[in-house]
Formats: sequence, structure tokens, C-alpha cells
Amino acid sequence: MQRHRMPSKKFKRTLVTTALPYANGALHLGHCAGTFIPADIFVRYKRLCREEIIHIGGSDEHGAAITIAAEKAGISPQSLVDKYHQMHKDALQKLGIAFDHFSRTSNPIHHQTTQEFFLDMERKGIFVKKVEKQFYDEEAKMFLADRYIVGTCPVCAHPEANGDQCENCGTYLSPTELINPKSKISGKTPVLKETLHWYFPLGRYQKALEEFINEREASGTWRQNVINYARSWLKEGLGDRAITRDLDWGVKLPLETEEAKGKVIYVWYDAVLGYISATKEWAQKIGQPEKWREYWLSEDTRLIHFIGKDNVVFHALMFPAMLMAKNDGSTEKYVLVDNIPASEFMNIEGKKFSKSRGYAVYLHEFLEKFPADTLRYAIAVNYPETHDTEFSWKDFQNRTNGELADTLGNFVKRAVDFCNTRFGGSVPAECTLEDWQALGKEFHELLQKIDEAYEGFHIRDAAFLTMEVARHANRYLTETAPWKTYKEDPAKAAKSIAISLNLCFTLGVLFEPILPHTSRKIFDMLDINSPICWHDAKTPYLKAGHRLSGKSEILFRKIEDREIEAELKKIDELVKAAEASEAKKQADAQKPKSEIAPLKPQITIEDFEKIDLRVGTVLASERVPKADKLLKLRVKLGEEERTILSGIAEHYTPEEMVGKNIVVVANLAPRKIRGIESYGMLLAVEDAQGKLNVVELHGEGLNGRAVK
Ligand code: B3M
Ligand code: ZN
Repeated sequence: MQRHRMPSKKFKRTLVTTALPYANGALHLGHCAGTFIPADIFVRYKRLCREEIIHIGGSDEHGAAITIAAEKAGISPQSLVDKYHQMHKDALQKLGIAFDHFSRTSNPIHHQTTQEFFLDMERKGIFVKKVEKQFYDEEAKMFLADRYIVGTCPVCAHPEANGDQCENCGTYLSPTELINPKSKISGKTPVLKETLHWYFPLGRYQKALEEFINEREASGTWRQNVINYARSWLKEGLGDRAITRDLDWGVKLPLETEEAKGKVIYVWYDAVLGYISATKEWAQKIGQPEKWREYWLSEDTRLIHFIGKDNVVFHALMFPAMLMAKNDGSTEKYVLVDNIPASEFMNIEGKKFSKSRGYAVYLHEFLEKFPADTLRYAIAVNYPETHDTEFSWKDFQNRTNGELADTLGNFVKRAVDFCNTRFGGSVPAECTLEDWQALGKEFHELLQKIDEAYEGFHIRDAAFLTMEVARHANRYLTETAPWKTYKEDPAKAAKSIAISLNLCFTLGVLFEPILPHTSRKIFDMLDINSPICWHDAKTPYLKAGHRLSGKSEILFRKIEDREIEAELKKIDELVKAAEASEAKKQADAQKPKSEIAPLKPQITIEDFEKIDLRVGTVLASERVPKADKLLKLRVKLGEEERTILSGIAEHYTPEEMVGKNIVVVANLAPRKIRGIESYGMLLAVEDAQGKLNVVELHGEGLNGRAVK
């Protein structure tokens, strides 16, 4: 499978995509490390190699991730995505991510593209349609997503549990488990109504996908982690995936039928197609509207998705299967992905923090304080390629001050300044091929290894090796010490400076993918204005007599301790705040929880007689896996035995319950909790400390008898 081992040699062009971040919050360093920076570095390298390549990205503007965030912010989904799309665009530009096009999935061309895919599959009869029961708000005339339903928790009786989870006891729920469910939209009791959904039959592509993954693995170029993720899904067996939702935000179903009303296409179905629609938009932008076809509808294209590890299933299985379905029976064949360099995660400051604990380093804030290239470098050398890595402020400071400022910055400045002050600002001698060779085998091998690193997507190695070149250059200048030889042997000093200036040029080229802003500054000092290519780095480029611009710049200012201390202090404060809020939660939990509840409205004796209270005896009891609050009880009730689930696991051990005579609401309609059917409820009293006390009867011969 030579084709995949040396892909760039065979393909005519490369299409790189970067995962589309949701436009629901500011970008943070995790986004940069996982996708944007590695993708941009790779693409810049390839551009310098003069390969035909484009880099496509954009914002993901659909799905519940957007509507939930908009609701929290109290604004419309459209205003939310408008805000964050612009923020993404600005911050990424400042970071130097050179997209050929950065689009957004709310654009009409994207809706059209997605609808075209959907219709094509609908017409070919690819989708499976299934009817399921879902809560419907008759007043608002809409189906309710889980989180739009509120009701009493079946486990802890909290009156405001959400359809997906009870915030009081933490139990995951499904809306039909709620007691007395209400629509959050109208406040009315929703009805269960059948709704039809379209499913993509991913399982039908199981075999084709297995072959596809096997073939890609055989190329020897895929990361093992990506192969493993894909394989683990395949091993579980792929099933149908619902690709429609009852929502009013997203790409509408392109069907006029009654059953399609009020439905949108599931966000993941549309998001991956965003790569195609964004390429179309790019083609329009450059005035060649058909050019997107060269990229997507050709075997000669090498398609590469830069993503984070959590998105592997969609890019390695779902999207290829969608394209297989689209290609089926068509003369136009979409190209399938050639490689997915998915990243692991980059943790910040020793995993102590997470976004949910309120600590993230936001890109736009970072760039207000530090130059983009310092971040690009810190991330490149910490790139989470095969395992999770760490970003720490101290490491960031050390790398910036030591490697960028002292090694790279100092070297360039020393060489340029010496030339400007002692040699009138012109390259003072020829740097011949022999001079260049004399830099040593190790030096020339480094240049070779950088190429290999990039070809294998080893961004971290590439960054390390490139800095090694700078170390070599620095050492060369220090060892030849032109400031010492200048008086006695000016020719020797001139030679040393000519070689050093050529090394500056080489570093300008080699660092361009990683440090594009710095590279521009180096070329400015050297007065290089004509287009350069990667290959130029490998031989002497500056001829004797070439005039520098006369500019001299400090490439990197050092980061002061106090700047880092300020960041660390911020973290400290956030940790303290998080700890305080956790402590408060604990204290609240200890506090008398339940006040004496006010009396409920009067009922009649007839009302009361509807309730059948019985004495039951607990025969057996066990915990319910993954439900900390629940005990599953086997209860004898006269002649019969039944299963009752009860939210008492934090107050009674399973053993304590066995043998107790309890009072059971025996004629309560059964309900399913965590997949287990529960037939009835037991009576309990919450004391002032919030502890539940099961109502228990002592005496003989009570089992099965009515409590009156
Ligand atoms: N927006 C999820 C994420 O940001 C999703 C990626 C879409 S890539 C087509 O992680
Ligand atoms: Zn609860």
C-alpha cells in the first residue's frame, strides 16, 4: 500500500479540514492544541513545499449545544452564533491560522448542501424511519426535547427534576419517568405522541467500514489511537443512528410532508457536510465556483481531517459511511478521508482544572497579553499526539525565554546587528556549498528529519528539530566568534557572518509553519521580499553583497515572573472559589433540609380510598448499578412478590432493609426507572436533617394487609 505510505507523492492535491468549533463560547487553548495549530502548521509546511493544498474550517452553529447556550444567555440562537462566529474568526486570525476559508453552517449554501444530501438518501431509500413516543406540548404545538420537561423526581421526589436528570439527587432520567411531567414552555401537561424519525443505517455499512479501516491501517500512516477508537465502535457493532430531531433550530428537512414538519437534521449529519459547503464557498470566493469539485469529487485528492479524539467516530465511520451512501449509484464519487490525525487532550496546569470548574485559558484573552507565536510554539512542543499532555504557565515562560528569546531571537539579532554595524549592512562574503557542507552531517540530517516529521504529522518532533537547527546556528556563531576575529582576520569574521546570515534565512523558512509572524520579521530584517519555498532553506540563499534592510528587531521579549505569577494567582483564586463552593454545598447538605411542608389542599374520603396502602415484607434488596441513590427491593405482598425501586440507598444498606415490614402504595401505576420496572412506592419520612426514615411496622401476620 505504497500509495498511503508516501501519500503526498501520489495525490495531486490535499484538502485539510479542521473540526468546526461550536459557536457557543470562546475558543480556549484546548481547541488550539487539538486542531487549529497542528493543522495550520502542517498546511503552511505543505504550502512552502509548493503543494496544492487548501485549509477549510468554520463554525458549527447548530444543535442543542447552541440552543442551550442561547437560552442560558437569554438571547436568540442566531445572536449567539453571530457573536461567537465573529469571535472565533478574529481570534484565529490573530493566532495566524491561515485558512483558505473559514465558513459557518448557518450559511444558505450549507443548508442547501445538507438538504441535497438528505434528499438524495431519502430518494434512494437509504434511511430507516421509526416511530417513537415523545412528549408533545399541545398548546405550544411542539415536541419537547428532554430538557424542556420538568416534573417530580421518581427517586427523591424533588419537584423540579428535568427530563434528562434530577439536579437534586443527580439521577439520570428519561422524561417518561417523571411524576407529573410539565412542559417548560407552556406549563401544561404534555401528552405522549408518536413521532417519526429518520435514521441513517450505519450498521448496513459495517462491512464496508471495516474494510475501509483495515485498508487505512495497512497504509501504516494512521495513528494507533484513531484505529483503536474506530475498531472499538466496529466491535460493538454499528446500529441505526437517528439523524432528525424535533427542534426548530438547524437545517430543515427538505420535505413538504406533514411528518417532516417541525423537524431539523441532526447536527452531526450537517456539521461534517460543512467541510463540503465551505469548500464550495471558497471556490465561489476565488471566482472559480466549480473548483470545489476538483477537491471533493476526485480520487486524486488527499483528504485530511484534523480533529480531537472525541470526534473520531464521526470522522472515521459516520462521515465515510454518509459519503458511501451518497456515492452509491452516482457517477460523482466523493473522496473518502485519507488520514485523521486526531489529537489527544492537552490539560492545563496538572489536570486540576476543567472548564466545568471554571478554568480555561481563552484564546482571545491570551493573545491580549502574549504574542501569537509564543503560544504556537508552546503548543507545538506540547502537541498531544499520542497521549495527553500538559500546558503549564511556568513551562510557557521557560520555553519563551529560553528557546525563543535566548536561542532563536538572540542568534538572529547578533548576526544581523554585527553585519549592520561592522559590514555596512551587506552580506560580507560568499557562503559556498562547501561552507554549507562544513556545518556538519548532524546539521544536514536535521533538515531531513524535519521533513519526515511533518510527513508523519509529528508536529512536536518537527518543532523540537527546528529548534535544534537554531541551537546549531547559535553554537556556530558563538564558536566562530566574529567579534574576536574581526580585528586580526576580517575575512574570517566576514565568512562567519555570511554563513550566519544564511542560517538566519534558513531559520526564517524552517520556522515559518510554526512561527509565521516571527519568520516575517526575520525576512524583513534580511530584506527578503520574493516568494520563498521550503527547499530554499537547504542551500545558501543570500549572495555576497545582498543588502539587509537595516532593521534590527528583538524577536521575543522575555516573559517576566510577575506576568506568570498573575496567571498562577488567578488559578489559585479560582481553585479557592471552587473549593469554597464545594464546601458550601457539603454544608448545605448537612443542614436541616426539609422544613415542615405546608398542608396540601383538602381531598375527600373517596379520593383517599383510591389509594391502596399495604404492608409488604422485604425479602431481598440490592443496589442498582450506576445509581447511587437507588435500592431495588423484592417485596412480598400477600400472595404476590414484586420489585420496587426506592431512593433510599444513602440512608439504608441493602442488608438493613431485608425483613422489614413496610407500607407500600400498592396500586401506583408501574414506572420504569433506569430501565427497571418498579411496581409501587414505599412510604418514608424525611427528618429535619434530610435523612429518610422508612415507615416500618412491627408485629406478626401483617403482610399483605391494607393500611387504613
Ligand atoms: N462542533 C464538536 C466539537 O466542537 C463539533 C465538531 C464538528 S466537526 C464537523 O468538538
Ligand atoms: Zn431526584
